[in-house]
Amino acid sequence: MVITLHFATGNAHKFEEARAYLEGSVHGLTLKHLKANLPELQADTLAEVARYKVDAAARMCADDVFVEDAGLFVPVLNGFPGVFSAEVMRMLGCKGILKLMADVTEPARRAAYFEVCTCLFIKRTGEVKEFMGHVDGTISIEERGKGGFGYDPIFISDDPAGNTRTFAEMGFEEKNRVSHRTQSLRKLKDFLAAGAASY
Ligand code: ITT
Repeated sequence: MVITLHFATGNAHKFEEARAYLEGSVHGLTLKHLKANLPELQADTLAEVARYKVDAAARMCADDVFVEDAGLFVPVLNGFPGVFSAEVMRMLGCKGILKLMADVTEPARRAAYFEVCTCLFIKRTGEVKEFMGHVDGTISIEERGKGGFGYDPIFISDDPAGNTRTFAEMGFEEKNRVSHRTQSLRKLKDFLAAGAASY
């Protein structure tokens, strides 16, 4: 079966990560990049923002389309940057987050997590489906690594094997095995594989 699905995002890194995972795991799937500057509604949850984005994307696309809204949440900063992650990255960057945490030396208090809400719009039925992803970790003391994007140079995902490399120090494939994005896309993949969409 041939499945064509669009991912509407202005972020090319996100698209590449999604393509690598989905095309590798759903037989016959082609993922197309709908390069769009989606509106970022200010809301309390990633799911609300993602639903708003998917409405806009559905109007731009004749096929089934998905979007995502993601963020880094740091409990010691009361969840900041959270739903403001994109703006904070533009205004403060990783250095700004490290500065805000300069006094937080105890490793347990440097806990953080990435979360994502992936929202799929099914053209045939007009339904919207949400798939959440989450990865726990800690904020490093300094920026490390050249790979990835966004907050990757300061995020160390929890690893039972004791890895302390940031997402930016891991290779693309290694990040993709554990990331919040992959967790949500795995649920999307299972949904597609169950034939529950329009295919
Ligand atoms: P679209 O809305 O067009 O998809 P965006 O980059 O604005 O692109 P988000 O609002 O979902 O996307 O992302 C918020 C920010 O969180 C993003 O710009 C990155 O700085 C950061 N972010 C999201 N996922 C990340 C990841 O896997 N690694 C590092 N930073 C990430």
